Amino acid sequence: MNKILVTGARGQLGSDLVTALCQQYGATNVIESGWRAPSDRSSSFAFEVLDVTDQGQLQKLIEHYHIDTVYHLAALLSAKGEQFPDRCWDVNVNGLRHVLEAAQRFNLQVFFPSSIAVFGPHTPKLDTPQVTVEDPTTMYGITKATGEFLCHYYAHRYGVDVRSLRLPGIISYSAPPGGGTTDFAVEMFQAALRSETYTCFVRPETRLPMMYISDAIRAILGIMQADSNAIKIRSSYNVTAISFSAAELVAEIQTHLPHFTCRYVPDFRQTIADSWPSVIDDSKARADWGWQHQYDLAAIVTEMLEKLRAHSQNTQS
Ligand code: AKB
Repeated sequence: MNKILVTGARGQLGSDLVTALCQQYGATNVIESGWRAPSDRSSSFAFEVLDVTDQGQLQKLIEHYHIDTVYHLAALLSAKGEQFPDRCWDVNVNGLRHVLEAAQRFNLQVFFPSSIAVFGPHTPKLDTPQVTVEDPTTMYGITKATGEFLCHYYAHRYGVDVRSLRLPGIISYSAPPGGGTTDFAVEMFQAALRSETYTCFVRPETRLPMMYISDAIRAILGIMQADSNAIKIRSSYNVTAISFSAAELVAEIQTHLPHFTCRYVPDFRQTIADSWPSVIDDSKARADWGWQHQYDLAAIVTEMLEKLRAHSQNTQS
């Protein structure tokens, strides 16, 4: 029986993951949590305010609901992490440690999202291998690399069933990203639909690994539902779908909205983007537990425009 706790449930990944989990396991078996109560309380799902840096509060919640699986999404992303490095360490590292401690004590299965941010300037930029140099330059990247070591440690030392993915930039429509470096991709769609010129904070040639939200949700459920013996890597798996530059995304959006324009005003996030790989080798995830992406750039752009249009019509009516 799965009784699931999702931390950071109202974030970019959580919003769609919760919907998918409710469809698969039933809404009464999914407990959403976040650091503050959502403004929209219309949701039929249980929501608990939870500060993951409070170990006691986390354990009480796990006991209260007889949780057996945690999708631990609560985190500060790369750009936010540079503004609030102490909080970033506290939430991203201590929060994870509390989840892993609870996992050891209550025999929980855990999902932990790592990131391409664990890589840095000395990592090969093209076809970045699974095992390679990790020299992150952001607090976020440092916390995610530390998180990977913790996952590996708890899995091998205590037998905790923790599974993790190094996620690329995620393109989503139901919840906006917040505080990430890859956020420009989602912001570009929103500006295009408002017929505004988008001011992009990275240069046109900046190429990063990206993934559509539906692929990301399939990847997360795929690794969590895979046979335990298939999971050979307990730190975190490279996963990716496609890589594109900011200019290529503009051009693809222009095939639907020819009047869309973008100007480029790089800021501190350019340095972060420059330190990350452009193309990731995720052959281990494909071989070990059958990862396959479905959405290429053209499919992402078509669906994003459709979904964002529908979303804004729903919120207006
Ligand atoms: C960010 O930009 O910080 C995240 C990530 C790549 O982990 N989207």
